[in-house]
This record gives sequence, structure tokens and C-alpha cells, in this order.
Amino acid sequence: SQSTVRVINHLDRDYLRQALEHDVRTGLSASPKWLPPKWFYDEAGSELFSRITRLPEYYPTRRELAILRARAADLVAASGADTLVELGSGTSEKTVLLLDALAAAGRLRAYTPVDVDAVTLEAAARRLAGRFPHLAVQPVCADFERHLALLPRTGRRMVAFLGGTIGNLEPAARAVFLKELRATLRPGDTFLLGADLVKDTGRLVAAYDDAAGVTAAFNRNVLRVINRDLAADFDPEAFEHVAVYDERQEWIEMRLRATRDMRVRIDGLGLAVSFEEGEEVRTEISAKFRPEGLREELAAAGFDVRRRFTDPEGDFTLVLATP
Ligand code: AVJ
Repeated sequence: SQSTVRVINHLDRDYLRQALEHDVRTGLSASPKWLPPKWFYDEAGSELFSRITRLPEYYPTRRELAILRARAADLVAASGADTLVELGSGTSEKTVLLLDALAAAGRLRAYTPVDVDAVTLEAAARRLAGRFPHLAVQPVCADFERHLALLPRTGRRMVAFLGGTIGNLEPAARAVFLKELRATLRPGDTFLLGADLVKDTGRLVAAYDDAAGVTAAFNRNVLRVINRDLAADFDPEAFEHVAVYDERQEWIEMRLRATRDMRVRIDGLGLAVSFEEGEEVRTEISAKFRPEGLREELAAAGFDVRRRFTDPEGDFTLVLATP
């Protein structure tokens, strides 16, 4: 099989470095402190996230897979797509179901996975190029909040944003993202969105605070990334993993809580950051949705919902929308 793929990289070393510097300086100088979740995903972080998707407590991946298994053919038929663009593709584990459905419909032309982690992106692209020898695989290393306008525009595209990653954006950023995405789509293109649904708080918290501690390791990984890339001296083990559900905002928050007073040097920034015992850094929000709210947010950005599927347990939803 011809498995030559070339990654188009919008996140060269300089860009990555500048973005990380900016985010760490801004987030750790703020009160309360915060860090954006995209920095979880270096190679080790992507691997930890893969392990999370197989945990008994972490239901979203399993539920989304179940919906895709049942509905991929429907979605592909309703979309009319011949090209799949996947934002935040990671290991592309769920993608095979959509690609199989496109192939079965005789309309499989091109696949563009888009991810911030170049290593995971290239490995996934090679794997799929090997599995689908006639597929044009065009991986793009990019930040879906910044580089939407740079994605390939050929073919009749289905832009997929799966896994509930939309929940990492706060409502205002979500509105901007959806509008920008809408602006890059043309008639005939579609948007496939996976979103986690509001449910029992106990199950939500368990999904983000698993018994095996994999999510805790994933959360602390952002400190390892900062240590390595910005010459910092965080002691990740001195931070406790915290997952709380904010019932008013309807989102999960992950935090890292300092277990003692600390002064951390970030030499790459020429910065020292102090932590008080018990002080928390917010590292992620993962918003949960209600079907009607999602429809309204999509409508506000100029999307019409054409298909909407939910797993039998009502845990997760997949929505196909048109511009
Ligand atoms: C990859 C963003 C969908 O929010 O559920 C998993 C990331 N964080 N466990 C999510 C995550 C903690 C995940 N997304």
C-alpha cells in the first residue's frame, strides 16, 4: 500500500513556542490561575488520553462509537460528502467508521485530520493511508481555534468535530469558533458535531476522576510539558488532581491543586510563579450540553440541524448540521 503522507504544519517550532509562552505567562499570572487544555497533548499526553478513552468510567468515547456504528451510513448519505476533515483528530480511532461508510457509498476521496500533536497526527495519518490505499490523506497540524481558514477547501466536505471537544471552549469562544467554522463552509458542506450531554453529577465526576488515576496523570502532564518546553521546575506530584462539576455552568472543571506552598521557576519565561498550599490552577473545562441548547448555539452561528442522534442511554449526541 502507498502510505506516504506529508503533514502540513501550521504549528512550527516558533509558533508553538510563542503560543505556549503566551498562554503560560497569561494563565499563570492571572488570578485565579489557569492553563488552556490544548497543552495536555504532547505525545505522552495523547497516549494518556487514549488510555482515558478505554477507562470504565469514561463513557463518551464508547457512546459516540456506538452512535457512529449505528448511524455512520445515515450520516454519510445525508451529508453527500466525499471528503472528511476532522478537527482534533487525535488517534483517529473513530474515524474508520466514517471512512468505511464513505467507501461503502462509493464517495471516499480525501481525509484531512487536524490536530495540535504532530507525532500522533502523523502516526494516525499513516495508519489510515495504509488501510485505505485510494484515500488522499492530507494531515494538517494546526490549532482549530486559529487555523480554520487554512484548511483544504476542495471536495464536498464533512467537517467532523467529535468526542465532545467543543466542550473545552467557553461559551463565548464556542460562539466565535462556530461562526468562523460556518464562514469557511460552502453550500453542500456539512458539520458533524459530537457533544457530551448533561447527566447525573456522580457519573460526570467519575468520568473525570477515574479510580486508576489516569486522568490525574493526564492533568499533571501539562506541568511536564511546561517543564520540558519552557525549562520550568514544577514538581507535578506536588499537585493534586481535582475534578468538579459546576451545576450552574453545566461543565466539568479540572484543576491542579498545590499541596504545599511553592515557588516555581519558569526559566524559559524568565518568570517565577508562587503557589499557596491549596491554590488551584484551572486546566480544563468540559462543557455538557442539552440538545435544545446545542441547536440554539448552532442556529446562532448560522447552522441548521439536519440529523440528530443520541445513544440509547442518552449520554452523548451526534449532530449533523448544514451551513
Ligand atoms: C478530548 C476534550 C473530549 O473533555 O472529555 C478527558 C478531554 N479531559 N478527560 C473531554 C478529557 C479529561 C476530553 N476531550
